[in-house]
Amino acid sequence: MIDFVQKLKSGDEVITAWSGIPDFMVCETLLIAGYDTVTIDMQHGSHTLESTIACVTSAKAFGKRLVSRIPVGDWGLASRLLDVGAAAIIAPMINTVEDAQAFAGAMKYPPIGARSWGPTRVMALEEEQDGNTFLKRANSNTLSIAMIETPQALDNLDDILGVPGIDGIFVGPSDLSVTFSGGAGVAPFNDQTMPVIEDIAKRVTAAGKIPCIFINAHREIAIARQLGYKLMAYGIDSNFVADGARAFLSEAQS
Ligand code: 3PY
Ligand code: MG
Repeated sequence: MIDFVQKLKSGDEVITAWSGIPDFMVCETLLIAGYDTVTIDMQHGSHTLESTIACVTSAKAFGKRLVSRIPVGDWGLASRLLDVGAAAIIAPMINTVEDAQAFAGAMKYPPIGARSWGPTRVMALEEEQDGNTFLKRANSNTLSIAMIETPQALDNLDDILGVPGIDGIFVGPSDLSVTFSGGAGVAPFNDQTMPVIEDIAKRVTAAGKIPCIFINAHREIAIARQLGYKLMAYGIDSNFVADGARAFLSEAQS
């Protein structure tokens, strides 16, 4: 089975499910359904470090690794999540080159960054006993993905792309719509955000980094794919439960 990080590095597309329900059995169900990976959301989802450890550990049984999204500015947690086995970290609201440097610094070992040594759990999950072998591949075996969600971030995009250790850029279309409209409304993929979403895809691809995006509606998949986005988040666990519940209840009542 090809790991999702390798797929993205080879230029292939990956669809990730999105998880806010802090239970490894939900995450496991999404992997069994066929997703290459699941994003464990610690920014807006209800996941904790403990629930993330359980998800990452159960994913190993299916030969899969996971993505985690950290809360804004929580660089220490980014390192910690790598240490317990997350393969990619999405950092929200990266607005400046300093944000990007702090994030990459926590994610990568020297000479790229300043990640502190202590990968006991991830080495166990990878069945690796030699620290030097692990160290040699660690920086290229994990992905640092910076979220662009504000006009300030867009202004600084080229500098953010130039930061060593930033592997990809993740567009948050909902926050983009809120920030670009000055709080007037939330409407991902609207007339104001579409040119921004296009521009980001072009600049990220030209810089040789991975363009990633959150998809809220089915029709947006084809648009994002055509623009060259490679990691697309589509499908939220709580929506699956709610949609299924509504469908079954309505069947029972008809
Ligand atoms: C956004 O669209 O703002 C996101 O953060 C997606 O999760
Ligand atoms: Mg957001």
